[in-house]
Amino acid sequence: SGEYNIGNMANSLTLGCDCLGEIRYFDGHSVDSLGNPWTIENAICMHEEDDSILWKHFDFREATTETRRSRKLVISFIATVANYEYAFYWHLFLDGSIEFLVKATGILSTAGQKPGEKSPYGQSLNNDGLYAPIHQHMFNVRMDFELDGVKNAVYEVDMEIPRENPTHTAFMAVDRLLETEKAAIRKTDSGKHRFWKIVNHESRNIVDEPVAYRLIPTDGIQLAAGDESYVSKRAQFARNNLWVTAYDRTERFAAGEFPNQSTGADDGLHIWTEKDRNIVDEDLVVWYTFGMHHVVRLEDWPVMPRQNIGFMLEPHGFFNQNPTLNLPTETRGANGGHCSTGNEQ
Ligand SMILES: [Cu+2]
Repeated sequence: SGEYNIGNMANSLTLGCDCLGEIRYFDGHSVDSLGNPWTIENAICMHEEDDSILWKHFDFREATTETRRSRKLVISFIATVANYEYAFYWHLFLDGSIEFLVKATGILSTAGQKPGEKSPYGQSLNNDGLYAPIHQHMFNVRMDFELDGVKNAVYEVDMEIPRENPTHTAFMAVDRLLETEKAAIRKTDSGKHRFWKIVNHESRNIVDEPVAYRLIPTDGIQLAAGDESYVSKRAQFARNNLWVTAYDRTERFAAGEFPNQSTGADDGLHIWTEKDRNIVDEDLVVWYTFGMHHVVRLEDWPVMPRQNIGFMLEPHGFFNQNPTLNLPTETRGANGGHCSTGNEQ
């Protein structure tokens, strides 16, 4: 994406195809290789979508039901990068959750093999010598956090089993403060149900804990190419899933300012974090690496049904209770009725 300059490849979006419903479009403004300005009309769209239920409870004693539906604000753009489409979606939910999704679609990059043979490095697509190599799509998102203020900190939260555990059923969520940039170079660990928590120590919730958002590391894969490979040296951000840096306005792109033909020796996350700056109660930037380990299947050919990858940010003691209690009830239920029934009085 960095080498191709993905923003310049944004599509002009079409009503009813790329986005549906009540939409606000935004133009994208960019420059060409000679510095001339140019505009991509309707490059970004913003609209709302229904999102199934947000919360519900049927009280069997009272025979009452309360249901509230979820809606999400969708902010998206789609870039065509040669054979592939990458569609980028921010979803903002009513309960304060934020989802980032990349939807990969388009045409596989294919290669030739001897007819009748099957390469172990990909999926044969037919018996005439066409196959598609296994590959990865790696992304890194730079999040300049200002959680209830400028000074934030990050904890790693793992499940741990206590030593005293007579019924072998106890487990805890244990916070570990990530104190410096090197200590905050981390990988996902689904066996420990690991997530990361961005907090503001100065801002406390109802139980006197720092307000927090948690980063749920879905699709937290790492680069398959070995450390000695050229791609790994250039894209070292992709060796790990979490990086946290002290804010510096010149540190903008995970693989450095000039990824084209970079050797990886002088710019990027792995270089900046050598300084090992303090990241406790500082203005900090959280970087998350995720991706798609694309083992190709026949169904991806001749055009690939979109595959979603991404992650979630969720309030974690940021609010003192469910912040969506005051949502209005829907009035479009069956019989034109309410989604709040049995207690109309
Ligand atoms: Cu792919």
